[in-house]
Amino acid sequence: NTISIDKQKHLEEVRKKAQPPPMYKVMLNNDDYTPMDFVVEVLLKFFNMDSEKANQLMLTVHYRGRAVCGVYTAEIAETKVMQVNQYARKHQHPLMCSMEPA
Ligand code: TYC
Repeated sequence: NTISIDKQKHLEEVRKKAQPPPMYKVMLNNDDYTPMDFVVEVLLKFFNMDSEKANQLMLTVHYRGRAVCGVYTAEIAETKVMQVNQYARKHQHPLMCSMEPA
């Protein structure tokens, strides 16, 4: 019945708070060949940033070597990495996205 469903949901919430899932940083790496505009496009497309944030992060990667695009649970982080790397390969750019424990 609905009461036991609510109770189950509540117990699941309690478990999540006691044991939050492991989180992963999704990183973008610099290279010498990927056009700046393409990197900005990727950040807009896959990390739903606005243009200002995307430009800022692209420049951080360009000048510092790498930067965190976002922090996600394993499944979401893996999906972002796959999507970015596939999109870059499809457009024949060497852009590299990777993940590491937060
Ligand atoms: N360094 C690249 C250039 O000068 C731009 C670039 C920025 C590439 C960020 C990758 O993740 C990157 N065209």
